Amino acid sequence: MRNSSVRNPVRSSRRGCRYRGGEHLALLALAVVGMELLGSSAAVALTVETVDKGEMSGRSLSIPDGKVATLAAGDKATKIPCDEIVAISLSEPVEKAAFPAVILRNGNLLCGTISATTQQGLEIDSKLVGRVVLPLKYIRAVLFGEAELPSRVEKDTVVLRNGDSITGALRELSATKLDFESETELGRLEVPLASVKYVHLAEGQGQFPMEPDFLLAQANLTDGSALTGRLLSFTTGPEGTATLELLLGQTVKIPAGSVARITFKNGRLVYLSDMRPVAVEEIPFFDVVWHYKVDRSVDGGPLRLGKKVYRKGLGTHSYCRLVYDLRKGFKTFASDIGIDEEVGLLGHVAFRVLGDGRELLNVQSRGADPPKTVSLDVAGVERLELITDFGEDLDIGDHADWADARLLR
Ligand SMILES: [Ca+2]
Repeated sequence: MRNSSVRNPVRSSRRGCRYRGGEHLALLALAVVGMELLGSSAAVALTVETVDKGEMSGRSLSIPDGKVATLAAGDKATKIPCDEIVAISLSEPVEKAAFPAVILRNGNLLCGTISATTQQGLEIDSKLVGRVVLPLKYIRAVLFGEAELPSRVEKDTVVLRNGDSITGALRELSATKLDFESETELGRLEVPLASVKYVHLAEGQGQFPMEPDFLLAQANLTDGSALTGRLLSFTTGPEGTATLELLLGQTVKIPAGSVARITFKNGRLVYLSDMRPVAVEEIPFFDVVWHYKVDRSVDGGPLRLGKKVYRKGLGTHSYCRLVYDLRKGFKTFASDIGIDEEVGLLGHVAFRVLGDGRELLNVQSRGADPPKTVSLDVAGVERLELITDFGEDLDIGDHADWADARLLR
């Protein structure tokens, strides 16, 4: 069942420059052009995507109190409340993280080397944010190389670079080895980290608060790390810093130059892919269940409808029913819907939306159709159901995307 595993974006990245003698002149010429481009484009260093006004560009931005952003463009300054902001983009998003990397149970990711395991948890030294202590119960996995993880494991599992795996209980991780209580007659083992591909921890009692009562910010960093918490302040520029109080309590200071993007999760716009459904029903047409994916197509690729690639959304397969608890006073549900480009012209589904059991949408869609944009009134609705129904042609190619599926307050 190839889609039962979570595809991880983690892959090693090598930075650095290589020079060869003959290229020096060309590089010099490029550098001059580059400087000219910098001179003209310095005024547009970042973009801010807002709920109603779309994208705004600026030269610098500051959020001294974590609540209201001031965007400077030319000699003009615009104030934008942070709960009206969807995303602040400062550089190209990073798809590939550096190893080692720790994946938390809320999808957060921290790249850095392991220092030690203490009473408080795993100490990670990040080049960008310094030392961070992560309680073990919130850690899903520690990766030392590219890996595709199964969605969950019953017992702690160590997968070695040679393909072998050991199940049992993780005792301790240090900078060079891990201490593991194996279930087999091998008993307690010391495994050098150099031979480990990843450690996948069994689900414990560590539940992240998904909807805290403050504005939740996520900082995506230039090394591939993604950290969520309360943004206390942020200023761009060479001396700039993002101060983020992590959901797990610790406050970190991140140099502004290491921040690729800041997104706000629970402002006036909330993506359904950032919410946890209260019920999931997935029924196969024959015998293979395709599990829905968050911010990816159902096959694990980017969400693509027509020529557009979407950062947010739900990748589903017929039949899929996702139920969300809306008791937070949302007014509008909006989404682009269609069959993902990954199946070409195949696929035929019915996109259905129910609000408290009442049908708000029932749209047939086939692979050849252009994507549709829907906007539905959900004022007063407490229970929202998104259904990807079989439609025609069995379930062949039914890779149905709810792209940018979002709720507006
Ligand atoms: Ca179908």
